[in-house]
Amino acid sequence: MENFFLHLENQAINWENATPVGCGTLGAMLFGGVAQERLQLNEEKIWAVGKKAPEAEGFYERFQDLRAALARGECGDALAKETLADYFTRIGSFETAGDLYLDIAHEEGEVTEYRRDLDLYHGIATVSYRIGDRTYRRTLFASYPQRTVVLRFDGDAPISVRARYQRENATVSTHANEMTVSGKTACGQHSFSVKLVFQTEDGVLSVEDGVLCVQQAKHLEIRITAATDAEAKEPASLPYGELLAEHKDDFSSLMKRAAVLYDGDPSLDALPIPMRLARVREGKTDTHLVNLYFSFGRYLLVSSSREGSLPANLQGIWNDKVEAIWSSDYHTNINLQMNYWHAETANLAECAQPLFDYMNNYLLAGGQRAAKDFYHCRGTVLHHLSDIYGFAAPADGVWGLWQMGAAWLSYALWEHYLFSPNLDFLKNTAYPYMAECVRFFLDFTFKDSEGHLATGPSTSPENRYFTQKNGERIKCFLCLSPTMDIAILRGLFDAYIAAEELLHVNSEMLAEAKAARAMLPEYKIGTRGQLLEWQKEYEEAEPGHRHISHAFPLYPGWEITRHTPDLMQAIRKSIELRLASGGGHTGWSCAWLINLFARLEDGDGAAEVINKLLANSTLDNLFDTHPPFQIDGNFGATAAIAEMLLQSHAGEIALLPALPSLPEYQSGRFYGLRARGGVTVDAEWKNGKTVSCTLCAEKDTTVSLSANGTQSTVSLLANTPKTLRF
Ligand code: FUC
Repeated sequence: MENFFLHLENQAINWENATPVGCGTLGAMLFGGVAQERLQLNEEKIWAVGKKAPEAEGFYERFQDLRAALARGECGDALAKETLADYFTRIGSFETAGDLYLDIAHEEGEVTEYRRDLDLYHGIATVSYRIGDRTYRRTLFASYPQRTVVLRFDGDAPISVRARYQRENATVSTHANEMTVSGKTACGQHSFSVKLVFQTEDGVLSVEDGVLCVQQAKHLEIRITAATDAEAKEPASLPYGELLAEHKDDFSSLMKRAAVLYDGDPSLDALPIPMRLARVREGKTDTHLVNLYFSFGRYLLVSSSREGSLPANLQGIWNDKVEAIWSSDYHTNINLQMNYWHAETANLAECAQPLFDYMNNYLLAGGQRAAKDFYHCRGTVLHHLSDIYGFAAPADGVWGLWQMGAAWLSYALWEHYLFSPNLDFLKNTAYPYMAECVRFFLDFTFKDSEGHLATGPSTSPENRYFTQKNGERIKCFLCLSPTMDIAILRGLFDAYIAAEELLHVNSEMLAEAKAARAMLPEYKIGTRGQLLEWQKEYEEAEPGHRHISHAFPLYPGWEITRHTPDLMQAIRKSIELRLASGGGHTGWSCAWLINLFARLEDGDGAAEVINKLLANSTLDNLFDTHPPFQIDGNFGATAAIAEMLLQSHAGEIALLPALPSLPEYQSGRFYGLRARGGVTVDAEWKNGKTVSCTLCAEKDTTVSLSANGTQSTVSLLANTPKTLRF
């Protein structure tokens, strides 16, 4: 069970190192101080409304002028700034619910045997220590069935506690054993409330000058709920034992399904995480830490994205600020998509439901309005970021002129169908959104001078190229048909065509989509053998840029595989060039690179970037850091760890496609990983070779299996595991 246990050793000095728990709608971060506990809380909808979005009036005409300028070969950035700047708006931030501070008085004495742990399997954070010969213990969890955060103190000797709550823009009222917090979001348009109920079996509760005091309690419990635009409901009233048991059952029902277990060196599990990360920084390999990272990535999704909640944002559900960096929002030019890369492969498909609900219930309509108002197009569009109010317009600046957000997000719907083929899901949940994305691009794209279907003005996310203006070298974001746009569209059209051929909803649009797909340009290879990021071979302004957008068709796309060796080689070259210029310097960028190396079937390349991620972009509690903390890297790297061991995008189930040659990776097993076609896979390997695997399919099916360089065809009966030995 070591791969489900995060041993943190010390109390958190800063918020980014605290211990996260959550139940999708609520999040909490435990610091674990001995004399003072700080519990920072979040509720998913405490989110400010952004500046009023500008009217789109006039945008369309100016956008057409910009398109014409780019078609004439000009760099459109200056023109866009001049004519479109007023249309770029900013969204509001996801906000903290505030902090509970608990000043704790113990008996006198030295503190020994301090531990701060997180049990990933059951979703329980603990703190324990001794003073003299007495042990004190704290337990924190967030119950999804009860939507209640529970913090319990147990000790061999009593403690006394003074509790106060802190949050700007909020008032706190304390009465008997309850604290009620009433606050407003920064924009003033939404209210929220937090309710904290204190219970003690043996201590004495009182209120002194608004401070809730507990005297001499061996057992103290604080149960917390929160809500936006409503009163926080009463916290769960079940007896503690029942509440805990219900939570453990619920949480472990998802966590128990899958694990990655490299044999590695088990003695390292006794070390606290900061020491293990320090070893990796010295160049050592710790595959048990890779096992743990995989479990932690699953843990974070189970804690931040449950059915009925909003999807995980840039920080999951954990944010201690009123105005967070990047608003702790939904960035949709990689980040939100990456948050769900592991949902299917790591066997947490239900946890992706919040993303689908968000797309269909928030983004679809907002995107339809934006498509119509800004581009005079049917369908739905999304630019590089959004919030919980369905924001879909261009935001921030010139780099926000990127229309691919919804199309890229729709891959998650299609993949969900591929991983668990179900025509109801395809028809009712996936198809409506996918079809609206296709409809937008049927209208938005145009024929370029070479007769290809073109996109833009758009960008290759956040990267720039050099071009000439009046004899001067200038940097340019804007372009037509960047490789990533084309790659996203090729995949979107392919998925839509496949879906339409299964569902037979709209034969007219099917024909249009097929014609459009045939007109998209092919990928281009440059003078250095690299896959080009833009239609022309420009000099890149930042050759080590964190976005590796042109690698999209290798991963998360599926178009470039071992069956297209020339393009595979060209992408490899592009990745090498990025890395040679310092690429992979942010957490999520590293995570993407590991996935790319996995798809290149280059285990050693993948292992090298895993070490880079652990050494440079991982905080002491295993949070990924951009900096600051950003959860996409955790999720993306979790997907990559699975992708190194099992792939299923190229028409077969491939075992160990990217196993590193380092001895620590050569033996191990995994269980519960998912392959497309509704197949769950367990496997064991020794000395780099698969020795056995077990496949279990949802429905009767026949799969092609690749193991140890050999292909075989395997027939499977529904829900009947089949074990193969090699
Ligand atoms: C994208 C990235 C940044 C950052 C931000 C939240 O725009 O380019 O690096 O991750 O999202």
